Amino acid sequence: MSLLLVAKNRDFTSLKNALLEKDPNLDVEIWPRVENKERIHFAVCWNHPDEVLGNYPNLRGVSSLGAGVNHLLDDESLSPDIPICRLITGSLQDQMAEYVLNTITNYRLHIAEYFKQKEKGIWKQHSSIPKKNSPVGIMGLGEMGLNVATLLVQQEYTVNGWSRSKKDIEGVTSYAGKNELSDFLSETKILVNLLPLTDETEGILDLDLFKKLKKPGYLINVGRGDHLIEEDLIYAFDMDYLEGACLDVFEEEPLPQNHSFWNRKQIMITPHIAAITPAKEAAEMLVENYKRAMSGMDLMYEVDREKGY
Ligand code: NDP
Ligand code: OXD
Repeated sequence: MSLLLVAKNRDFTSLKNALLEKDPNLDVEIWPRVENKERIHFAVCWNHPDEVLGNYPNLRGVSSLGAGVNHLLDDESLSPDIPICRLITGSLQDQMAEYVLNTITNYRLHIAEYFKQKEKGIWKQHSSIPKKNSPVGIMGLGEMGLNVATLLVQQEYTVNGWSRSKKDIEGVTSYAGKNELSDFLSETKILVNLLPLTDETEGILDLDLFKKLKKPGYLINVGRGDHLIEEDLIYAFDMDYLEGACLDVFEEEPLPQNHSFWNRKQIMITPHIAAITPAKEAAEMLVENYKRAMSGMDLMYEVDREKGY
């Protein structure tokens, strides 16, 4: 029985070492050099090539190498009977909360502007945006969003959250479902997208949504690039619905060199690094789920295919 690591352009050395440290008896294979496809019982995938999973007839489970699973649910070669799970670790959640808090602080204090001023030797002060004028709205209150919300409440931000089902989280005003989306947006200035990418959420960050924020708003997209209608972001700047955005995820990654976002002064870009699973922590969960799959148990953080997350 083997565990297979599959990804395009990824060096799996540290993950393989961490897996073997956790369980020296594990047989770990790295795609595409797989001698006996029948021996593969569990696959761990990130940005994997289409259709590849259909080649392994004895798969009993598949894990994402991250929290998102849209790449796995989109793969039609993966039989619907095979359970899919996500990789959630404490440090993934903490990194995400830290990224969002830092981005909000940088925005409120105009830090990006000071970087630009330094390049030109300009000494000019800007008034920071007070916390009380910076209500944050988090779309998605799951494993990531809840942690972000908790940290922001501790930091005394006004926090609104939007999800499918209503939540009871101390310090967070909860809005749920499409009917409450407009109310959520009208109470939000800094919008954080932490939704999973599903049929319902694809393209949700559009002009109509930006129009409903407290003006001018600020967008932090750490969900997926396909949540955002890219040209609507530009219209939203032009119409002063938004004054800035920090984007960590893109329709196409790496973001192409000739993409117009690179030259937009309002956009801060990070290369999909908001939260990255450390190999050692990833190995602990992967080995646990591998063992569960081998013994026919439910997987940890198993995905509900109906809901799509
Ligand atoms: P979860 O599955 O734990 O939570 C998803 C949340 O979104 C839930 O609160 C859910 O509502 C809500 N939701 C889903 N669909 C809808 C909808 N149609 N309308 C309203 N709310 C909805 O996901 P995670 O928190 O673990 O991760 C979220 C996403 O963040 C990932 O899918 C991934 O794309 C992204 N991510 C990005 C990273 C990065 O480095 N940029 C790192 C990690 C994650 P309910 O609670 O009611 O079910
Ligand atoms: C994830 C990610 O889904 O890093 O974990 O995007």
